[in-house]
Amino acid sequence: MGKALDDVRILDFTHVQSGPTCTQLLAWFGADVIKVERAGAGDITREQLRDIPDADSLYFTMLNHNKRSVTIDTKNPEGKLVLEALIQKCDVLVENFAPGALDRMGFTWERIQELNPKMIVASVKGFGPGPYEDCKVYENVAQCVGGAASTTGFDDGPPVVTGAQIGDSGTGLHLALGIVTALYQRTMTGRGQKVLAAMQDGVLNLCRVKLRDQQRLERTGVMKEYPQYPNGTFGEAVPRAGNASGGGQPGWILKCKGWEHDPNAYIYFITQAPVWVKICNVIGKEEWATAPEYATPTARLPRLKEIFAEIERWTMTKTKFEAMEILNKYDIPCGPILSMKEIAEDDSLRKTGTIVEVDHPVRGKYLTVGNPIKLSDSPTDVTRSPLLGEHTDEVMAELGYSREQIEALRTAGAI
Ligand code: CAO
Repeated sequence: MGKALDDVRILDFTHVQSGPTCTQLLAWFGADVIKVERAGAGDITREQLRDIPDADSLYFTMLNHNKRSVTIDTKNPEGKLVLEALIQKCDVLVENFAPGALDRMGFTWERIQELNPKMIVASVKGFGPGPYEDCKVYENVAQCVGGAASTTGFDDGPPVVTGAQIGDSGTGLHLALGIVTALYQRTMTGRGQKVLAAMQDGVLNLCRVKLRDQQRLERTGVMKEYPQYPNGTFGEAVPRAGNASGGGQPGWILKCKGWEHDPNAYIYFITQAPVWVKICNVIGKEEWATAPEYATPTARLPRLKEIFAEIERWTMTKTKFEAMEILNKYDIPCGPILSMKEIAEDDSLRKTGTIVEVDHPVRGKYLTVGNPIKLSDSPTDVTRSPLLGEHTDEVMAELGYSREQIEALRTAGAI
């Protein structure tokens, strides 16, 4: 069966995490992704956080599946010509260099347009146009400037960054959507365009509910579903909400059996209004179903701490999986806190291709996260990441270079 992006060729000029996540997704949808790296070095993540000497790190392999790797020194005049040939042959150039790096290399938007007017140039940058547009940015910087850190953690502690890579992988996802949208528009206009996903914007987009809360706070001075209510105080800015749900149905993380020795023996419990009576019955507080102080969502808001403490008395008598099973029988939304070990061993995630075992010629077998987006007519087969320059000769031949020319360019240090 064909793949959704079968005829799309991507010049993948990305490195580290944000850009590679984006191009990996496009590769999983069938695009031919040609990753351009510097000979001898390659993407810096090949050697970062290594767990096996001389093998490409998991950091690299898990972000660069289904791609081809070519080495080109794009600052070498002859290397530039090779890159130009690639620009003419590809549909999309994706890059996440520091601001201005592509221009300094001589590949301005205007020059790329001259070479290929249909080319879509997609970039990740830390910030959009404005005072910080020239700054280099990594994941946690984006989390801090996009509103995630100031709203994550507990009220009595410092700002906290989340383990989910919303700055890098989150922005990669945003960029991928921008690229396929630009490809779609190109089918009607015949023209390429620039696509920009700024990491600050991507994180803020994912923190949309917190900007919602900022405005609610300014209007009402209080947020009744936050743990600060009713006994704490609210300042001018949205406070950290601990484990409060962020939505209209209050939730919290509660201890389960074994919490004393297992740091993940917890469950997220949501007191969804439509199942309130069932919750009361499960935890043995039948009287709360009709008592005016507990029967309605509004009445419950000032009592959430007491309510969750009572529910926790019940969850502490069950393992997180027992609690999950019992609660789901009654349609009570909840989620066990799964450790990475438990996720890695989860059979159902392996069956759906969300966790995949991949074989690599140097590092051997390892686990990765497969394509989280499943298309019924374009299934994803995860194949290993390329070795540095593994496909240089193959791609050069496709560009029309002879064996002799390839060797000459290699001797000149251009590839
Ligand atoms: N041949 C020759 N030169 C190459 C090359 C190649 N194949 N590939 C890259 N280079 C050069 C670039 O042209 C650049 O040169 P100049 O500094 O002379 O312009 C140089 O390598 C380094 O690029 P960089 O500045 O992007 O790399 P860095 O390691 O210093 O910074 C990062 C990394 C991520 C902070 C920066 O790229 C950045 O801010 N990117 C945008 C935001 C982003 O994506 N951040 C997320 C990264 S994932 O956490």
